[in-house]
Amino acid sequence: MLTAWWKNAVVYQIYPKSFKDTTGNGTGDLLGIIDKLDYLKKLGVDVLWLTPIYQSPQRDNGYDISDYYSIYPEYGTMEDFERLLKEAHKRSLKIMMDIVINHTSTEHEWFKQSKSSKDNPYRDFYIWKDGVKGAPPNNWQSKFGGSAWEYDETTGQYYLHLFDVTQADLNWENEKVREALYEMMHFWLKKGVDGFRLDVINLISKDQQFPQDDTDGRKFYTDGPRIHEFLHEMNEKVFSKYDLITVGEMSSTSIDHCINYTKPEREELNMVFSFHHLKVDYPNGDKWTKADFDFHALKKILSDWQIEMNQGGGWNALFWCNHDQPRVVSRFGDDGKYHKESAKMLATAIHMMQGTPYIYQGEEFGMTNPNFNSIEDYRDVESFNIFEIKKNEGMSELEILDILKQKSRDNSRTPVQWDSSRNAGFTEGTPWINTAENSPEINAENAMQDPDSIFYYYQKLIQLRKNYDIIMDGDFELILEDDKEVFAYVRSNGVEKMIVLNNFYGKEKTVTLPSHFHLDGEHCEMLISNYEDSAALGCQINLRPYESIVYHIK
Ligand code: TEU
Repeated sequence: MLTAWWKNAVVYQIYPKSFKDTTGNGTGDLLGIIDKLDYLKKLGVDVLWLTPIYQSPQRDNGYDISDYYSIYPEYGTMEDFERLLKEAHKRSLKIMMDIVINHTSTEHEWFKQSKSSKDNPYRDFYIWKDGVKGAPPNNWQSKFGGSAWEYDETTGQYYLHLFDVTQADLNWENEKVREALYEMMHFWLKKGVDGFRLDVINLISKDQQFPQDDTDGRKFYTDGPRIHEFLHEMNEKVFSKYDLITVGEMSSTSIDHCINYTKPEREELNMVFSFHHLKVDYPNGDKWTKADFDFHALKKILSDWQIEMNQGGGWNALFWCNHDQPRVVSRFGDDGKYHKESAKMLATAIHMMQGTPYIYQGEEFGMTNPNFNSIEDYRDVESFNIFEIKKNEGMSELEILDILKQKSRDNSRTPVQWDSSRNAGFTEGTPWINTAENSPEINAENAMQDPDSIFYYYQKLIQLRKNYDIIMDGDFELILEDDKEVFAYVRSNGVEKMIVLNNFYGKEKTVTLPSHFHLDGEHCEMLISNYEDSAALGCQINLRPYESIVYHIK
């Protein structure tokens, strides 16, 4: 029986393009990651997730792969990767690769062959359909806006692309596609890779009737008819032969599917990323409308997922941020007066939950959104697509930029701020994307020299997970559920309890715990807090702005 070591591991996500550049070409590289392995070891994480490093035209920063077997030259060479793997393993750090197998770049040789003629052996590697009266085969919508179908003159048919037009969907119904992808996975695993993050993996099974969609244009390709069959086959033919960590990125999924994706007896995946908690500032589900976040919805979603995944035997990835999301301290915290307190509070809120925590590069010392003011500052294909769509709808450039400032994926893709030197120590050259202006104040070097920094707070949270099994296997109960500012919960395992209090707002708040949680000095110990002198006993607790406290009751 392979161990479930990943249940109390902590993962650190690296977006190589923005992590550390050692050549001066303005793009991060693999040697830059090697340079920072000791920093990551000091933080205390166990696994490093690298977003795609394969050969790619970089239209979607590597999520458009043109060769699964080679490294994107600006990141380095295969020898550099093998050295990174060796240096990481020397430090007992595991490497998780990001594999994109729902689609490839249209520059991939398979697509070039497939597109060339209807009877090419690779034709059925992708999804080609006739149009209907000069229009696309159906009304399915791309995640990046617009139709999910692109007409190709060569053979007079449309091909499916759920993302950018240069990201053609693979046909998972074709066994040859599946076998080719499993072979590729073995290639990397035989090198010693320790696991995979699987990009939009719940989109690989499409309803083969390709029906019109009278909902959001995405219904018939999400959690599709054969998704669990495909994941089980992948587990049987690949994962089961190694001791891996596997996490599936699930786009617009459901709790029930996620329980089934991760219940061990189903032999599919170890854990999932679901995004429901990161849509609480999408009014009516629309990402591209500015809005404050709905705190009540956030509490309910976080709590429901904890309870139902625990009861269902599933397993969550715990995260606030990644390369597709704005910086969490700007989004749900305060990147101004209470920057440090709110960043620590947000970290506490999820790190004391059941699941595997993920820390996104720079989150560990409180990097914020860069607040770009011109479309020239943006780099993301999704930002450019939305800019054009909104402009065509008549929105002014200023209005669109105001939305992008809050919502774009570029927010989390600015260079990691290592120190207060030029370009924050990321590159000696010109960075591929501008560095945030606050890098002289907010950077790793300052954090390492400040005992009260966000970095050392994350270090403590990670250590708590290692020292208290109740964090990994305790039950979850939401308390103070009607409180409009405080997210409070209790972890318990029949012997001990943990009370976790998080004031999500910048004003004082007094809470009264349920009477059976009478905190007395004899049985109650404060494990961590983001304020110096947080010590409260009894049931009434006064929380300062963004104050978090974790009590352990034995
Ligand atoms: O993201 C899936 C996805 O849907 C995200 O793009 C996100 O939901 C969207 O940006 C919110 O507006 C994965 C990768 O993480 C992302 O970087 C890729 O662009 C995408 O798949 C296509 O591979």
